[in-house]
Amino acid sequence: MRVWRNARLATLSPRLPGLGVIEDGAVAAEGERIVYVGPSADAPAGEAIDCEGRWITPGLIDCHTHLVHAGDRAHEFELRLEGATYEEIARAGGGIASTVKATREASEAELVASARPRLEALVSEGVTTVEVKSGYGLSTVDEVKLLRAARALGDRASIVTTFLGAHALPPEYAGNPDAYIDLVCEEMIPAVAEAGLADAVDAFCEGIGFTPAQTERVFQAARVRGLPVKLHAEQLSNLNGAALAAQYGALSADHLEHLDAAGVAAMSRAGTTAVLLPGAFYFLRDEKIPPIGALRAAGVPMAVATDCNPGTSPLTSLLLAMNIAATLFRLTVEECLAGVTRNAARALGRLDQVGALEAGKLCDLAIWDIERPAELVYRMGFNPLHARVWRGR
Ligand code: DI6
Ligand code: FE
Repeated sequence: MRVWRNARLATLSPRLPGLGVIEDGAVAAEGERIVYVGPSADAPAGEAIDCEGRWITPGLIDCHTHLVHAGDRAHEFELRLEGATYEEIARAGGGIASTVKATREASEAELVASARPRLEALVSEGVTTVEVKSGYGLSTVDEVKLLRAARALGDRASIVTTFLGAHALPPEYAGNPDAYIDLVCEEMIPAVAEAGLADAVDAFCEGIGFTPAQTERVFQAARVRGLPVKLHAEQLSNLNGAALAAQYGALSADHLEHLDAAGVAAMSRAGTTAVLLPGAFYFLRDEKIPPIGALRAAGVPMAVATDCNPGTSPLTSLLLAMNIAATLFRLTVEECLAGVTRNAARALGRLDQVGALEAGKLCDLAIWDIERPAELVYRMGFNPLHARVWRGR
């Protein structure tokens, strides 16, 4: 038994109000599981770790990333600064297609190696669970390779994988998106399901992605395999993707800049979590803010994630994601912290395991050198992590 004593706990427990604060608290773990959360005075005996009054939060959860990919798009960033548009770059063979090409050329080991520094950046800020999407392979072998690479990162954090074959149209299917969706539904989803490589299925429902009808076919194929769904919805336009996702009981609908009232209501009814991705909003210099007030009023749980990807959000800091969410979306400190813990766990269907300090959950802790939780949201580019505990260690 290990006991972290003399700490101030922000438990984020769904049963407690606000951050679920316990002053002079302790967390005890037997192996990788929490067995006690409460006042230090009542904590069980065991190997004691004196936290010297520091704050403990649940280990942070990045619930939406494209962490595994080859190459980068720094040169495109330079071109954009010189005035080129995203569309011009894409037509010249750049954009998402350039990342697909690089990812297809990389071996599984190379994908793992290139993702590690990005994962370590997250881990250094107390992240203990990371969702990783496929979607830069776009062929059965390359999607499987990417998901296997993602799972290999499970030696440093808990990895949740999402199959995103319907991310973009691969060049060999240009002009024939329905045939590509056939491949996604009839070959790729069965393959990744049988290999046990996907915890959920996602799609990019957008003018430059796939239509609602194509998205629905993907959802049906996921349902046949018993896989939960989520969706990149309403990022650049409103195709009513969030409502479609809610109809399929989606764990989450993500981005949501163009979400309307009907979409909010559908998500609320279905218990679908809204995953906000302020890094992409910032990097694309977007101006349309997601309908935060309406989501809040409807009681839709809100999560915050990095969307770490080379094209629209080369962000590997969940602390900075919270700062952008607060500054540009006006999320409160409480909402930001719930967004990277409890509600991020909801977005992954893992609230029974992670996302709050509660007996029975995994002992994933972030121990911080701060005086008050607001500091985690307020600073930009400063990392006050004292220690990370992942599965009790
Ligand atoms: N939405 C995005 O903004 C990214 N993917 C997605 O579904 C774009 C990814 C890229 O440009 O590489
Ligand atoms: Fe994304």
